[in-house]
Amino acid sequence: MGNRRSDDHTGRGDADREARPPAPHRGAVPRGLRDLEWALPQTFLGLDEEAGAFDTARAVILPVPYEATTSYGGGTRAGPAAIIDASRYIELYDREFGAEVGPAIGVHTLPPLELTRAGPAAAMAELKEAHDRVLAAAGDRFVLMLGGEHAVSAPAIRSHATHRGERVSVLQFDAHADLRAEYEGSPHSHASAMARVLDLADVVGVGLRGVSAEEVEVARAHDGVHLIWADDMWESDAWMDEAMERLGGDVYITFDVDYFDPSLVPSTGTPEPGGGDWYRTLRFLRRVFEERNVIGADVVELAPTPGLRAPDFLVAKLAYKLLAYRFHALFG
Ligand SMILES: [Mn+2]
Repeated sequence: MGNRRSDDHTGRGDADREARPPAPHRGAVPRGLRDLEWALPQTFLGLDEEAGAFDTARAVILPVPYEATTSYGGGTRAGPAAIIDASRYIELYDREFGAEVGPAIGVHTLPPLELTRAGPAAAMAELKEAHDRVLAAAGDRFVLMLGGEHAVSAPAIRSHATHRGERVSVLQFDAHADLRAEYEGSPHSHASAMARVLDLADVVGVGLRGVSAEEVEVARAHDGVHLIWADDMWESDAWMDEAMERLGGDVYITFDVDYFDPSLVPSTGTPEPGGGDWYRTLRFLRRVFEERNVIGADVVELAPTPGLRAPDFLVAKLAYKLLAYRFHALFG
């Protein structure tokens, strides 16, 4: 694939986006119409049918636009679509690896998964079943789930644990511990996502800065929970070693984007000050992928702000980086 995005980053408005050059492949378009200027497909990275074919893809994107228990700012239902839309404007060329990693990996984008509105318990049971089937169908492919509120992570983690028949090690990027037994009357709240997996998973949380007394107690009482506070990450990078020591061999990454400082990602339900920055976070992520077997991941809690593109773009690029790091071995 050529440098098809070179004209996409001039800071022009929406109206001018229509003027982009067509992508080289237009598999879904009738042969006689392929030279017309079609917009990139609404797939992760805008990959066409060839680069996004399930059969040859090494990675699968699972959008889950679920939002039911949001307690403050809402809008995470629109998260997956905003991430996918923004991802179409990311340069495919990744300078860190010197390659267009997306087409080289092959990334298949599933349609958004709709869950029942019959309440959080039913929706989470439905997601667990659906995720089981996605994992079975995916085989060796790496599944990256896009939320939605953080509640969706619990069924996905439970699905990975039952799929493997053993406990998993969860690396949680988050401002919050999400260890409440229940919240606002629901044990399936976004604020209880990690409490719902402790029987099947150990959790290392990084970037934490907004927790309740109850959650501090839960963390203290569980050997399998280790929390790293955002203010301890500020002065040095010693926290990276601390987190690595606590992680098992097979790691699931759940990435709540409120981990980031709200100056970078204000578009989230509960934007806590004092969060992570871009490059240190990438450096740590690369190390995790190089030193551990990452079995799956999710990116959750983006609540897009109309007209504010930077947070959507950052989160899309984060998702792309997760895939690049997962398949770093392909790029020497
Ligand atoms: Mn959070």
